[in-house]
Amino acid sequence: MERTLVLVKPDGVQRGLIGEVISRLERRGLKLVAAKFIQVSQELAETHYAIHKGKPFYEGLVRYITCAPVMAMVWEGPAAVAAVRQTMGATRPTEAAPGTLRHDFALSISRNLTHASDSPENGEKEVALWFKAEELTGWERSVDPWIVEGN
Ligand code: 3AN
Repeated sequence: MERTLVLVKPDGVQRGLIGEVISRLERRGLKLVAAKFIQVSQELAETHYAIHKGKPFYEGLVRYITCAPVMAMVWEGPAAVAAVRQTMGATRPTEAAPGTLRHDFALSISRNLTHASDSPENGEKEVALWFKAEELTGWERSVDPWIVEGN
């Protein structure tokens, strides 16, 4: 089953939107396998955003993710990466589809509430970067046959 890292970034935490993000992912049918509320270190931020190093917004991005606590989570499901990114909406909130989190709760690309892995490979890498193996909880969910099972 595919896994993706989801962060409610400092703006989402400060605005009291952790519950909204969790609620939408739960309602979608995705399964939570790990969560922690943390202050992100400079080192973790720089590793997480290494791909953006050198871009004009890189320094601001690292400053933003480290400026206040974030809610870090791992969500699981079939095509979890695509499903979560669809629920988040486009990176630029003014281009996000109505009904997505970024459309409904954000205006600025530099305050766009959430992060979600952008490919299954990056999902695996980011989950391993943010969580230890023992922090991932494998559990049976009794409604799964009504959400993910084939006929
Ligand atoms: P996403 O978070 O949707 O995967 P990425 O990976 O392209 O988007 O960018 C990572 C983060 O970098 C975005 N969430 C956003 O906060 C920031 N970002 C991307 N492009 C810009 C930009 N042009 N100006 C400011 N911040 C940006």
